[in-house]
Amino acid sequence: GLDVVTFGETMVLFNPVSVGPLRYANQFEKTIGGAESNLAIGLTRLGHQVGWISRLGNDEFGLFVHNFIRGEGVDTSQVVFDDQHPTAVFFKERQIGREPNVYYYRKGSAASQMTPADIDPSYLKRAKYLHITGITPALSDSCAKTVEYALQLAAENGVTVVFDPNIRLKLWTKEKAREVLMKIARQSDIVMPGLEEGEILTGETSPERIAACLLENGSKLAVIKTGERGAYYATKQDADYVAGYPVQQIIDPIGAGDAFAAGVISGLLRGWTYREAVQLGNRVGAYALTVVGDIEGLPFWSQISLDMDRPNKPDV
Ligand code: KDG
Repeated sequence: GLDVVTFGETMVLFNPVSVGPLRYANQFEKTIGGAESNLAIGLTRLGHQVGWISRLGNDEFGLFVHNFIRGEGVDTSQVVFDDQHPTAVFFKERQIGREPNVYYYRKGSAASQMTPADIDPSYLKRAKYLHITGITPALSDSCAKTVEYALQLAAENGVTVVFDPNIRLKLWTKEKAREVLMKIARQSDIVMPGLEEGEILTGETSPERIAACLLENGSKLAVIKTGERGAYYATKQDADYVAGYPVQQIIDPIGAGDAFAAGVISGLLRGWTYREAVQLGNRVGAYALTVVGDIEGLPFWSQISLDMDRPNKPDV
């Protein structure tokens, strides 16, 4: 069986070597980025069996993305190569003391052509968890339908749904995002927004109130990421803050939310308590913060288990 199945778009990421406006950047490092493949790679490094479903262009970049994700040990047997549509690319623009800007070149990409037919029910059924992000339904109508179909299959087969809203306002408006994402949240067992995302979704500003709204909306567990402060989790029975894991210097926050989700899901797969799982999420997220790129900083289980006995002194 599989522990987790996820699906979504992965793009080639061009990361400038220099800081400053992209128009002056002359050298780039080529890697990959995509919230769902970040999560898949993170969970695989933590020792779990993960499948990533997507469409890639039948082009050099598609082969690069496929080789990369497969090379990390993620099951890519469901990936479809599309002759008519290209693999998307995106660029980061590095700034000092601020989050990088992101520029997408993804309209009409192969992944935006995903349809419900790309989800094989017998494959999804083998998983304990289905991971969905709010990026996928923003890509196209057929991607939104694919999310709906996967949610339906998960419900029919007792697969637990974890939803990370990952709101990308370059892809749609706040109003549209709220409408679509609250509907997905309603069908998800676990919802894990950042604080600002929680505000967009519920109109509330405190982690407690945001979590209460999400539980009211139908989820069983809400986990609100509060940056350096850590995270807040709530179920109908139990709720608490879990302190963040200290890091010396934040180098690149993009991808840390995906790393956090990988840690939480890993903890749950290990049968840990919610508090312990959220603690692991904080720890895995901290690793991702300290390295440029979405996945390069994701830790292996051997690293995590090494610093278990000295939780406040990360080797990062
Ligand atoms: O969570 C990180 C992602 O945002 C990044 O890898 C790119 O998937 C991506 C997106 O659509 O923004």
